[in-house]
Amino acid sequence: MDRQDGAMAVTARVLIVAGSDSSGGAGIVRDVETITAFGLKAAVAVTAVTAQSDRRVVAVQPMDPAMVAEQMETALEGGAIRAVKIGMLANAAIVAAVADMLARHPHVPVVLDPVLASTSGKVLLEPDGVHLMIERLLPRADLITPNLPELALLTGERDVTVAIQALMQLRIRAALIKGGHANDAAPQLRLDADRCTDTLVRQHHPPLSFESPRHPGTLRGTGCMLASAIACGLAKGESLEASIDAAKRFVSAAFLQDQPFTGYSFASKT
Ligand code: PXL
Repeated sequence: MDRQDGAMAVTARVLIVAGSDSSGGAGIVRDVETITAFGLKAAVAVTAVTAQSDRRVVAVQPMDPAMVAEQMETALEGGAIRAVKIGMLANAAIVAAVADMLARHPHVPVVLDPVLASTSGKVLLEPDGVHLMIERLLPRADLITPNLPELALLTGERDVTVAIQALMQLRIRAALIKGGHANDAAPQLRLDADRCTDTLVRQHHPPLSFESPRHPGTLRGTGCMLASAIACGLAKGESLEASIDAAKRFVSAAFLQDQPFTGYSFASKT
């Protein structure tokens, strides 16, 4: 219960609109862990169930779009949702359901992680879903968080500078271009092999760089964690820059600990 008297209880929540990953390495499990670590509560609209290990995706079962809409509607009707984090959407019908629901709640901040494929290469959003996401969700999101392969897929451009220009023409408000794949996808961005630079691009603002140490190895679900952590900052009323900064430090800490959530709290702002 949110309040002792049980009446009109409203605890600030972040609504996760995403898929589950049976391994717990990505998706909703990562989102809930992150939101909990930031001291907030989660609500959830499940878009798809996936059966997967760290190495392969065995099965994907998208939810009925009407069920996705019902989950969002019931979560949003209580007035507790302070931000929405969107991850895997699976197909165009689910994209449409999510966009319709968000159109009824125009003021809630939205962070969109454009999940297009798993690390192992399995498609997690069908191609017509990608087109609809570009048309309906990219302009609605307060921030999108593509990595370099996703930036290339969304814009059809391989050159990062050209792709960023193309992205701005899609009427996005802000994008955090994650440089973690820079070695593979854009060697020209590999300014410093020890640092990982993410770049915030916005309409009518100069680009802003966010640096963090480049960690050896990979940790699945870092995209989910980063977007959820940024959504937590926005839910608390913090600026986009402060939210990104705190989120990046959170993901770095997760890399260093590798079991980031055991007895670990990131609830306070430093
Ligand atoms: O990390 C992207 C991602 C998001 N959501 C779900 C996933 C994955 C990658 O596998 O399975 C459900």
